[in-house]
Order: sequence, then C-alpha cells, then structure tokens
Amino acid sequence: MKNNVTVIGFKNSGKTTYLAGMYTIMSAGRKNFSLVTKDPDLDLFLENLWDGICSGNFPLPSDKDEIFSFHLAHNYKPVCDFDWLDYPGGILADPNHPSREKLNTSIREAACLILVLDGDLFAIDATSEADYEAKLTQKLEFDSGLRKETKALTRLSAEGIVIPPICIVVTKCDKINFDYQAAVEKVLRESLKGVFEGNPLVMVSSVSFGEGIDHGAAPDPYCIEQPIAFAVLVILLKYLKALKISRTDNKEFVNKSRDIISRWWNSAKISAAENNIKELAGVSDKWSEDAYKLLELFPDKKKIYINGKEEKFKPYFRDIFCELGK
Ligand SMILES: Nc1nc2c(ncn2[C@@H]2O[C@H](COP(=O)(O)OP(=O)(O)O)[C@@H](O)[C@H]2O)c(=O)[nH]1
Ligand SMILES: [Mg+2]
Repeated sequence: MKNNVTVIGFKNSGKTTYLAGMYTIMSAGRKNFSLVTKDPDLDLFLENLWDGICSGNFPLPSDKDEIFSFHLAHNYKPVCDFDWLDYPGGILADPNHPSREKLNTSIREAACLILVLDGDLFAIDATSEADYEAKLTQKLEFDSGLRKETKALTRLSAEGIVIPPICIVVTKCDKINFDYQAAVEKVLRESLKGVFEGNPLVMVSSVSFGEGIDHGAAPDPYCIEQPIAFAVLVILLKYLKALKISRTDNKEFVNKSRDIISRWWNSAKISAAENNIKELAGVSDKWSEDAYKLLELFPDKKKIYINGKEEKFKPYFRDIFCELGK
C-alpha cells in the first residue's frame, strides 16, 4: 500500500512555509509525536529552509515536483512512514504542465490530498460575521484561482481518478479576523459543495505561523499539526480496514472448520489461521492506540464532513476505530 500525501495549491499559497515549519516543529515533538525525514540531507534542507524563512529569506518558488519521505514516531516507536508529494503552483492552471501526468498518478495512489488555499483570499474587512460570510461567498464565486483548482478536480474526474480524502488547508489565518474562523469553514462548504458532498472524508484546517512570519518576527504556530495528523489518521484507517478484512477471513475459516472431520483434516491450516488472528489483533491494537493518540492533536470542537454531512471529528473517528478493532 502506498502512503502518498499529495499536496496542491497555488504559488504563494504558503506550501513551502507549511512544509518547512510543520517539519521543524513536529521534528522537535508535539504531544509525544515526532517526525523525521528518512534522508538526513532533507532534514538539514528543511531545517535550513525554516531558519531562512524565520530570518526573512523566502524560498524561491519551485517549478518541479518534489518528494519528501517521512517517518512518524510516538514515544520514539514507529507509527508509519509516508511520502509528501509537493507539486508546483503552476500545475493547477496548466493542464499541459510537464508534471501533470505525475500528479494524476500521485492523486490516484494518494491516501490523502491536501488542498492548500491562500489565507490572503480570506482576509476581508467586515462589520459582522454575516457581512463577512456574504463578502467571502461573493469573492470565492469569482476567484479565478479557486475556479482553476476546482476545474483541476473536474479534470481528474474526466480521467477516471477518484479523489481521496481531502484536507483543505487555509494558510496565513493570522490575516483573518479570529471571530470569523467558523465562517471560513461554513462558506467553503457552500462554495465547494461538490468537493464536500462527493468525498467520504473532508476536513478544513486554518493554520498559521504568526503574523510576523513574512517580516522576520518569531513564529507563533497555530493548528499546524492538524493537516499532517489527519493524513496519518487516514493512512491508519486504511491499514485498520485491510487488517479487519484479513481477520474476518481467518475467523470465518476457523468457524467453518468446527466439525470434527474438518478439524482433523485442516488442523495445520486452522492453527495457522488462529495464530494469524492473534498476530493481526496485536497489530490492530497497536495501530488503534496510535490513532487514538493522534486524536489528541485535535480540539473537541473540530468537525469532519462525511459525504457532505457534518460530524464531530473525535467521536466519529473513535467510533470507527472501535468498530475496526473488534
Ligand atoms: N502572515 C503569514 N504569512 C505566511 C504564512 N505562511 C506563509 N506566509 C507567507 O506567504 C508567502 C508565500 O509562502 P510560500 O511558502 O513561499 O508559498 P508557496 O509558493 O505556496 O510555497 C511568503 O511570503 C510567506 O512568508 C503565515 O502563516 N502567516
Ligand atoms: Mg513553494
């Protein structure tokens, strides 16, 4: 199984800052989780990039796709490995971009898609929440960037590619009035109705590294662990589902072989299946435990959308993990 996390978003939307900042902070550890690049040179590269960003030296926009292979640990024990595939901003507006085929393959194989939206788009002066909602709705309706992004999703559909669970990341949320954060999610849900209703799992996260980050102030990270934690949760969910199928197959085989003749005839196979059940249960317990711990990175009020239907994030995942662990 591939653990791709594919990232798309326009140039200047904050993708590189997110990657470098999230990595540097998560590599130091967050609630006992820690991240490290598989390649030590990439660790140095991302640390240097972040130091550069924090002292006002912004990375030049890249025009090529890049892969970062990560390992996530909890209390320094393995949780999972995954690849972060970063695509250049221009790819969304250009169906003939040289990396387009690669992007299609990577979305086809992705466990999770991260759609990065520039917080600048959401920075609107308003007199009330209702005024903010109305202004943002109108702005998004005619925003050419968002139109190109949604058109890219339609193009994927035209090519028969099923879009995986999505995390919509609104960056630079320090530029958005804090009182309007809930309105951002509400308006996105309406403006991107098709994305929400056509996908089994959509989460929205507004993230920030602090308002001074673009002119050398000390970083003040906000919710930066959510997108990455969501991606890993989705990967663990995929593993737990596959495991449940294997366990059920083994249990059915043992149950079917209860009569005395089958037990004698299939004794080796039955004991192999019984051992498998025990082993798989152990692995499943470990993954469930990691998944429950990941939930601690989210606030209680966090929401998730299941085919467009709003649910509470933590209870939704707890119920699923409990069901899959049985
Ligand atoms: N205020 C603020 N600016 C940010 C934040 N994240 C990124 N930026 C700025 O947004 C600009 C574009 O960021 P960059 O990561 O290079 O975007 P990319 O082209 O999508 O990789 C830079 O000037 C960053 O400093 C944030 O959380 N808050
Ligand atoms: Mg960049």
